[in-house]
Parts: sequence; C-alpha cells; structure tokens
Amino acid sequence: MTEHTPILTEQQGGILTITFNRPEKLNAMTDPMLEGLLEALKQAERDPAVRVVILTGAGRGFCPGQDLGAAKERGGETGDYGYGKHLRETYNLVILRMRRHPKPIIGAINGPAAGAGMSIALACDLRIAAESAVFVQAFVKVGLVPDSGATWLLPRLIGQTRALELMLTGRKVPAQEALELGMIHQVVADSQLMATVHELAQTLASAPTKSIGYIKRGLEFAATHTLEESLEYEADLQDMAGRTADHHEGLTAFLEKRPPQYRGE
Ligand code: LHQ
Repeated sequence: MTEHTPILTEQQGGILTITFNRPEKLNAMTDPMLEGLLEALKQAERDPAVRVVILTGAGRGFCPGQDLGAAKERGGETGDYGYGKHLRETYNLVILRMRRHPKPIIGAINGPAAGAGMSIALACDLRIAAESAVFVQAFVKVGLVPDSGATWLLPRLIGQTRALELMLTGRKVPAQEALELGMIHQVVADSQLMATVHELAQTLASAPTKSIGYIKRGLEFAATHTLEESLEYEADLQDMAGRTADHHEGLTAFLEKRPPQYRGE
C-alpha cells in the first residue's frame, strides 16, 4: 500500500481493496483519482488472482462526487466547464468498466456518497453501508443533472417515482432509508462495516468466479433486452459456464458429497 496517492490498492488473497484517498475532502474526485481508479479496475480484470473487488473511502467519506474546486478551475474565465467531454473521457469509462467487470464489486459505503460518488456506489454490484452513511443526489443543488449513470442505475434500483424525488430535491438519504428503498442491501454499525464486507468478500472469493462474471453479464443484458433475446443469451452464457473447470468441480463435488474447491477457472 502506498500512502499519499489518491487511490490505494491492497490485495489480500483473492480480494482487492480499492480505497479513495483524499480524506480531508471526503474523497472528492479529481482527475488523478479517476485515472487511478480506472487503472486499478483494469488490473483487477487482468489478474486471475483477483476474484472480488471492494471499493471504499478513506476517513469519514465514501465520495462526494466531482471535486467542486477542480470543477470551478476548469471553467476558468470562459464559463464553459466542458463537463460533457470530461464525463465521456473519465466517469463514463469508470462506470462502464464497473458494470462490465468480470469480478464482483462490493461497495463498502463508509460515509457520504454524493453526486458522481453516489453513481459510483450505485454501479457496484453489492452495497453495504455504515449506518452513518448518507446518499445524496447532490447534482441539482449545484445546478447540474444526475450523471455517471445515475439516471439509469437509480430508477432500476428504487423505481422512477422515488428516484425522481431524490434527484429533484437533492435531499440526504440516510443509510437505513436507503436500505428500505432497495438502494443498498445491508446496513451495519460503523465499527462493523469492514468486517462484514470482508466476510462477504471471502465468500465471493471462493466462489466460481467465471460463473459470477456470466451472472453479471446476463443481468446487464436482460436489463435492455426482451425475454426472447435474454433466453438466447442465457443459453450462450450457460454453454460458457458449462465449459469451466469450476463447473466440472461443482458437479464432481456434489456427486462425491464433499464441499467444492473452486479456483476461479
Ligand atoms: C468537497 C466536496 C466536493 C470539493 C465535500 N468537492 N470538496 C459534475 C461535473 C463533472 C463531471 C462529473 O460529475 C459531476 C457531478 C458531480 O459529482 S457534481 C458534485 C456533486 N457533489 C456535491 O455537490 C456534494 C458537495 N458536498 C456536500 O454536499 C457535503 O460535503 C456532503 C453532504 C457530501 C457531506 O457533508 P458534511 O458531512 O457536512 O461534510 P462537509 O460539507 O463539511 O465536507 C467536508 C470537507 O469536504 C469540506 O472541506 P473543508 O476544507 O471545508 O473542511 C468540503 O468542502 C469538502 N467537500 N464535498 N464535491
């Protein structure tokens, strides 16, 4: 682990933890952070030893979105902040890489997740939040619109009506309410967050990794396709899953009445 870098990575067994590291600004996003995040995600994709990714924030914040100081500087004197280009070249690549990532990504939401930081939280596959965490569709508060996938991800998790209310008001949603809305899947005491996340990560790290990647692909595909198309896609994915060593191990272990030893192959 290297200190003073905006993104920290640490690998323990099959678990790679990526930590946003600007705690004095609640981990507000800067370009070096976005570059570091993208690189860490790519590395996790390439490295067969990585079987699950945890995304979290250093200090008391998860990520409050774009660093607004850096955003102001971008505008300079012209008043053209160039957000569209910035999004296309950075955040959009991060979100797509997360959604298409072959390994499961767990968001350990340790504190405020706002603006594009909330979008990054929503792009994780599973979300466990500390009870003091809050989720904020902060965009409207600074005269912007939800980005980095928020318009696509949030209504799919909590429904159009509730998503719109949060986007129009920009109010803070406490972790417990986020759980009730279906935005996250678990809330735990702040002191229990990382232990709970690690327990889940450990389970996923000893699961059939390729099958998990195909499950993600299946759901992502089905979100934008018909039943007929999804049935076809499922059949293709099942063909691929059926050819993995882990499937062979699963079948053999079942028939030999012993626990399977999955190697992610
Ligand atoms: C921050 C930030 C921050 C800089 C806290 N920036 N310093 C737009 C443009 C282009 C591309 C990508 O996408 C976007 C969309 C966006 O993401 S726009 C940004 C949307 N985010 C916000 O508007 C959130 C702004 N932050 C807040 O509303 C609050 O900080 C929350 C509710 C997150 C947390 O409140 P508190 O727990 O009360 O903490 P705090 O406000 O005291 O913040 C602590 C420090 O962090 C403070 O710095 P300071 O030097 O005064 O101690 C804040 O200024 C700094 N900080 N968010 N986005």
